[in-house]
Amino acid sequence: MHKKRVFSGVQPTGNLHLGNYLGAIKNFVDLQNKFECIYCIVDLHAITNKQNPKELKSNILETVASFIASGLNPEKNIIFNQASVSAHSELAWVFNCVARIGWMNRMTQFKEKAGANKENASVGLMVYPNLMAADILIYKATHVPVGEDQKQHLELTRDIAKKFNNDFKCGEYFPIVEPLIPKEISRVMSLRDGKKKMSKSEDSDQSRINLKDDKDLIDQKIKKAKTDNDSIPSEINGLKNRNEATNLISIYASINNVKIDKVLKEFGGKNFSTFKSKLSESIIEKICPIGKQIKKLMDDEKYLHKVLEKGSKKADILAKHNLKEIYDIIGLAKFS
Ligand code: AQP
Repeated sequence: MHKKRVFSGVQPTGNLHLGNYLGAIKNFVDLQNKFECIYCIVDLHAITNKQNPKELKSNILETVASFIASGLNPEKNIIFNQASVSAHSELAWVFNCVARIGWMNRMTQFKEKAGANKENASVGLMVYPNLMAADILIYKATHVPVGEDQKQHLELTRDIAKKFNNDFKCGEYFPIVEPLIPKEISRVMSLRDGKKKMSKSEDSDQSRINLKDDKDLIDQKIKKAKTDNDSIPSEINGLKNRNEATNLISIYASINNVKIDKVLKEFGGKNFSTFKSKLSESIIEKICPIGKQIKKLMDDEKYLHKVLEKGSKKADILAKHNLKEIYDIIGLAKFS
């Protein structure tokens, strides 16, 4: 039996948005009172795409600030950046040798992110899921809160753990992790296209609500958010094939911690303009205080560095201990 332990990570690739918040960070905050939690700024994942070094440094700090502003307590949880703990990269190499090329070829996120010019994508982007498996398994984490877009990568993590345990006949050395995916909204979609996920790298800023957006901007983005010509249905069936409507209703449910049925009961038969003003209010109430706190924390870089330093030391101790055991299982040893 493995001790229950939560691990998750967020890439420091720019403005965090409502998708990151509702899909992942909100769950991180709820879990901190129930489990031992380790939250990582996965900066090594960020460099699978080209980054500006100065911006990357600032984005790493802003991600820490966003965690704390969203309610994560750095005294209670381990908050650190991936590059500070070298065991992540070392275990990722081991997993490069455990995972099969066929498994990598099936990863849909690689296909989406590499786009048409697959041959020109970095090798890192292709083996990213092995590093993600290493991030989780180096701590023998049992539970991973993520948005639905990461489900396939977590299945791969489970396959890697099973293959390693089996290849090296080491029982259940690595736990078979459980994803924790939010129920009311597992994937927040773009405000401009209900078939695409809300994403930092989408060109149009109108497609997402950033955690640092102010009241007026949030209101304007929600007013302009794409919908259809029908009114809001009273039953879930009425949302069938209505991607944009489903997205806005689900955002409202998630941000207010209520079930979708309840939202439909309240707004069924009404038009979208009435609903949108209530949706804006709810988002503004939740997100604006977080945005203000992020900006305030960014003025105190010393404090943010201290949080990372403290968290990295704690994570490094756990990771080094496990890496020694893993190397021993494989037949490797460190003589330096
Ligand atoms: N639209 C989303 N809906 C629900 N969850 C989401 N997550 C991201 N977008 C959505 C969840 O946020 C966590 C951190 O994600 P990430 O920043 O590490 O990477 P990502 O999934 O690649 O996010 P983006 O915004 O799409 O970044 P870019 O554009 O840089 O690739 C994860 O748990 C993820 O599921």
